[in-house]
Amino acid sequence: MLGESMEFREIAVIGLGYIGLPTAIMFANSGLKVIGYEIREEVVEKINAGRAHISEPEINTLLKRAVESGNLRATSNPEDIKGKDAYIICVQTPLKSDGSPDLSYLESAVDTVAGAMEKGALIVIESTVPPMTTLRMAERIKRATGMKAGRDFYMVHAPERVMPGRIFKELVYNSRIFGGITPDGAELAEKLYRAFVKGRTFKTSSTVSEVVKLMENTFRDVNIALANEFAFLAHQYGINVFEAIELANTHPRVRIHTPGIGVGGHCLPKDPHLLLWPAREDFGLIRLAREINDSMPLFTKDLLFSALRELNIPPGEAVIAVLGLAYKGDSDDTRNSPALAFVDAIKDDVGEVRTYDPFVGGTAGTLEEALEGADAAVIATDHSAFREINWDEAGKLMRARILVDGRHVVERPPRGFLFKGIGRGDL
Ligand code: SAJ
Repeated sequence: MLGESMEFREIAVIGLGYIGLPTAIMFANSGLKVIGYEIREEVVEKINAGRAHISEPEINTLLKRAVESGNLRATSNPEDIKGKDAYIICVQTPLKSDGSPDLSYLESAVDTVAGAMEKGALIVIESTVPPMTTLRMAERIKRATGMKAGRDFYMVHAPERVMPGRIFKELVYNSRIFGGITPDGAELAEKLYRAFVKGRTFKTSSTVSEVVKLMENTFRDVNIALANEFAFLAHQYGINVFEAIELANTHPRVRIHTPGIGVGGHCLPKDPHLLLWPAREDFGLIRLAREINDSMPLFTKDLLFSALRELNIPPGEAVIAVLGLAYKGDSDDTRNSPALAFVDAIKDDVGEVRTYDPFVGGTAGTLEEALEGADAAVIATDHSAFREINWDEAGKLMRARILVDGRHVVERPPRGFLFKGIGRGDL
């Protein structure tokens, strides 16, 4: 068996993206020697210069400290990661166009580690993966090196749960799960992460850990779909779904989510598919929830077109200002953004689409530019700035005054506007 008194001195983090880089920084600033392996040369150079390629509060300060202490270095040379005590794999696991998982990044990272690791190494996969993938990756290493997980090295799945914008706090204080192919692997991983994790830690098997991560995001996706279905019903019953949700959530054991223009990001739209992918059969709820959430941009289009009809504005002549492109408020991330799906859904059926997003940019450089002469404004992202808009002033810029709220940003319909909001069956 492997030595029990393993002390971690030097570790490698494979993949320096929005999870890998903060994780590498946390380990380095906790005193470990960290080599970050990254195939994108330009990212390696930026990191070694103490400049982060991702936007996250505090990251540049913390990165500079890690690099200047000599504890963190980035490289794209696999030779530099040979013989480390631990390898932490944080690479993306996107979906292919047919909806199946693309594990090529993970397989390539595992192959790189297989070529560098020595006996006794701990390998941690942080990536979100289909159930049983960690076991398959251990087999992949055995085929390449003859080394067996549990006997010659440790293999663990340890998913992250951080929310962009709060990554460094959540890396420290969120609870953490370590799923080992063998229990001693989970023990060792827990010991390694205690370098900075202050939250509660739990140990289990690698497959349970993989399923837990996918259940968390699937739970959220299904509950958002339920909230969206409540919004559809609110339109049929002539009520304000947000008033109803607020009242229902006064129940001690009810937590209804928020209806909106859709579910974006690179996690929720993908993870339910990863959860179901190896299953021999499923029962439909999880897939149906995905369909409901993916239908929300079209539902928002229906609200817009019903407003254009009420004002007898031919859609083909209408100028539409879409406010927000990011998948969620105060973020610049547009991955799988429902706002982009909405722009796609209307662009061939209206006269002109203008887009404005304070974090992402857009065809209009300012809100005023987007609204000048527009017939309708559609709020597609819940950026805080959009809650401050003075619609009396904004309305003066517009040709017609239609406001469609896709993210429950506007509480009361502004004076002089034809207002439509998802779930606002009361209007
Ligand atoms: N959304 C709604 N209604 C809601 C909540 C969210 O429509 O009530 C929408 C958002 O606008 C956004 C999408 O869903 O478009 C996803 O939002 P999110 O708040 O879930 O954000 P993510 O995807 O950045 O983060 C999730 C988090 N998972 C959970 O909260 C269970 C985060 O903790 C995970 O670490 C992350 O996925 C991940 O990386 O898996």
